[in-house]
Parts: sequence; C-alpha cells; structure tokens
Amino acid sequence: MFDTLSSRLEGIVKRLRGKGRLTEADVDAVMKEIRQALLEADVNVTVVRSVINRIREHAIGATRSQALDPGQQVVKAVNDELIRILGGETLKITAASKPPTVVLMAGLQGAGKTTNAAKLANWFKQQGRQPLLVGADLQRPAAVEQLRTLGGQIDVPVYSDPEDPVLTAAKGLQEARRLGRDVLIVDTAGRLSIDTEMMEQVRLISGAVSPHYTFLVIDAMTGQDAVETAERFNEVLRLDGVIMSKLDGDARGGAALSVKEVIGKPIAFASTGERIDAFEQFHPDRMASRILGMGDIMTLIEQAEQAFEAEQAEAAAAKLMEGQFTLDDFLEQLQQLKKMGPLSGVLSMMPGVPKELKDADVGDDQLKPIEAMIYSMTPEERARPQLINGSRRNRIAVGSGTTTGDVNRLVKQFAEMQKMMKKFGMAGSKRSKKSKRGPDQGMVNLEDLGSLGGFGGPGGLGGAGSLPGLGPR
Ligand SMILES: Nc1nc2c(ncn2[C@@H]2O[C@H](COP(=O)(O)OP(=O)(O)OP(=O)(O)O)[C@@H](O)[C@H]2O)c(=O)[nH]1
Ligand SMILES: [Mg+2]
Repeated sequence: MFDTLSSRLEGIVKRLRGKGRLTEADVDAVMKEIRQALLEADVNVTVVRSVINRIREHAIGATRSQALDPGQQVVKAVNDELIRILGGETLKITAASKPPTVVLMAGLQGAGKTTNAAKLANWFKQQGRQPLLVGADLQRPAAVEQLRTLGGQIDVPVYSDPEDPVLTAAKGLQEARRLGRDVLIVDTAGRLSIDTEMMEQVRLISGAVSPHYTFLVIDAMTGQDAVETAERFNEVLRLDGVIMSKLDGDARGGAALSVKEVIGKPIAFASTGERIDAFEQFHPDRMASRILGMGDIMTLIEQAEQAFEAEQAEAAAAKLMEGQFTLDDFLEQLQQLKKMGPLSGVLSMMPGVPKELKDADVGDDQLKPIEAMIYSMTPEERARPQLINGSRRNRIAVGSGTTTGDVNRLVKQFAEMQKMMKKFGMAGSKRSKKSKRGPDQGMVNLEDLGSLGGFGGPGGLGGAGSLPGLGPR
C-alpha cells in the first residue's frame, strides 16, 4: 500500500530534516523530486499540480522564516498536503436519530461491494450495533448466496426477495424495523462499466430506502479509472464517501491519493485483503504518517510548537545548563508539558519509544500530587529544597494530601536531577549553542526535559518510576 510513494518520500524527508538552511534552488530541486514521486504513484496530474504549488508556497516561506528548522517545515508541508489530499478529517459515521441507519453500497462489477458490505456489517457489529444485510443484487444468481455465506461467518442476518431488487430494498428496510436491527446495509448489482440501466436501478433503490450513507466501492488497483468511475457515480448518486478496496494489491495508491480532490468525497473505509477483518476506517492523518514513515511525529512537532513559548523554553534551558533550575521552574515545565496532552499521548507519538512505555499511563493523575506538593511549599522551599526538614515535610504533606514519604521522594529525586543537570550543563556546551539557534527550540526542550526528569527521550524515561515523587509506593 503506497509503497512507491512511501519509499520516494521517505528518502526526500530524510534529507530535508535537519537541514539548517534552505535556498530557493534547494526548494526547486525538492519540488521536482516530489512531483516525480507523485506522478510515479499515479496521482491525478491536476492534483499533482495543485499539491506542488501549495507545498512550494510553504517551502519558500520556510526559506525566509526563523520559526522552525526549514527542512522540518517543508516536511510538515508535505505531510499537511498528504493529509489534505487523503481527505483531511476522518469521516465520522453517526447513527441515524431514527433507526435503522441505512447504508447503500454501489460500484462496478467485481469492485468489492458484497465483500465490503459484510466487512462493514462486521465493523458496525464491533461498534455494538445490530446490522441487517440486504441482498439487492439479483443480477447474478449467486450474488445473494455469496452474501448469505459472508453473513453466516459474522453472524449477521441477510434479507432478500427474489422478485425485484428495488422491492427487496424496501422490504429489507421494513424487516430491519420489525426486527429492531439498527443498521441496514444494502448490497447492489454492478456492471462491467457504467450504463444507464445500472445507474437507474441503483437510483431507484436509493429512492426506496433513503440511505444515510451512500458508499461507492472502488478497486484501488484500477488507479485513475477508479477515480473516473467515482466521478460518474457521484453525478447520479449523492455519494457520502468511498470504500477503497484491494489496497493490498495496489503499490502505487493513485486512486486513494486523488479521489478526494477530484470528486470532493472522502475515503470512508479501506479494505486491505480478502479476509473479513482486513478492513479499517480510513484516517488521513495516520495514512500520511505511514506514507512518510514517521509515526505521528508531525502531530508532536505541532503540539510542541503550540505549547512551548520559545523564549520561556530558552530561559529554562539556560537555567538548566547553569544548574539553577528550581522546583518552580520544574513546575512550570510540568505545566507546559501538560498542555501537550496526556504524557502517554506524547510518548505514543514518538518514533522509537518501546511499546511498554507507550502503554504506561503517566497521565495527569500522576502529575497532580507533584504539583500539589510544590504548591504547598513556600517560595524559599521551592528555591532551596534542602531547607525542607521534618516539620516542613509534615506541613507540605498535609497541605498537598500526600505523605511525608512522597515529599521526601520528590525532594531527593529533585536533588538527583539537579546533580544530573549540572553534569549535563558541563557536558552540554554543544547543546547550549544548539538551543540558541532557534529553530529546534521546541524539540530541544523536550529532550532537555527528558534528560532531567525522565520525560522525553527514551534514555531518560524509565517509566513513571523515574519521575520525582512517582516511585513505587
Ligand atoms: N485482495 C483483495 N481482494 C478483495 C478485496 N475486497 C474484495 N476482494 C475480492 O474481490 C472479488 C470481488 O469482490 P465482490 O465483493 O464479490 O465484488 P462485487 O463488487 O460485489 O462484485 P459483483 O457483485 O460481481 O458486482 C472477490 O474475490 C473478493 O474476495 C480486498 O480488499 N483485497
Ligand atoms: Mg456483489
């Protein structure tokens, strides 16, 4: 899936990241490569043109801007464009206020309508819904039988009436109401190519059941032909989205990368194999990250950009180097970090972080006691934690609803941190230069924080245990 584009773009991205300077000539060269990569992936030429124009605009801006690593900015622009052409937001499937939620499947012969009707039924089932499948394909004698077999595999009932497809659909709807099934999925007949008879039939079926969602199933392997098919169907049926089937057999991805821009309708689901469970909701952002081969690093960069005030970060970094970091600074950094979302969320976006760590939930709940303890200290205590003796410890514990043991642990571990920071400051003259450069500030700070509290980089993590005050109780 998207292998061609992925390997080309990954190479470009690798070279771009960490490029301190970007000239307009660099931008031209990169744009040429990206255009080539998109064309090789069979992306619609009009789409390629507008994508390149938009990325170029960002890239030129990046050559002039100070904010973030220019190479990184271009990578981000490529990522943003990929997300955009893949559809932007994930299509939300909502339940009809008056059940059942009706879904109509349309598409050419062999596109994967019947298979995906069953896959979709299974998906709804996993959401706790109770679907009913309707076989309104009376074209092929075996079509309803195929649907019944699939329905049997996932334990979803199938309704059909051999008389007439439109009547079948209408009666199927009544049947769903009678049985209290809250989702109705109607499978229809396909033709080899678009013809008026097929279009008329599916239009009548649509009229009979008034679907909440009309999905067109297209075969990803047919590339731009699939996009053209989608365009034609969209003229007759009010499509809500596309189910992209056979993505497993499609290395280029041209259809998936063009259909939204060309017809304005998103990909709702992706089918990646013959098995019932080879089916997933389509998330443009995740797909873009996958294509660029970088986890969700982009989201992380964005959040870091938003949450960290560059100046504040630099000031903290400077203090840190000099070993003057106080509990107040620590609290401030904790709060900055919290703005980025739950810590486990931050970790999960970092490529290369072991899975156990991603799963360990170092959330708000665990940070709260630390905050409470620091809030319960006087300004002097925050600046010089060594002042904290037995009676002060008691007062802080009572004030923060923790135990004297917790307070002790926080103070001890903070002292350890300070020691580490001093070492780090001495060894880190190279890093301190880097932090003054500007572009990397957000990220540098995350790293710095990692080495001090065990937050950021994999090296310093050690799970919740290495956070002051978070040791085993
Ligand atoms: N590899 C792969 N095969 C698929 C996928 N989806 C469907 N197929 C296969 O494609 C073939 C056609 O699928 P159907 O679901 O019967 O297609 P249809 O649109 O209902 O076809 P008609 O009813 O004849 O119009 C079947 O052999 C499926 O197993 C997929 O995502 N990947
Ligand atoms: Mg079929």
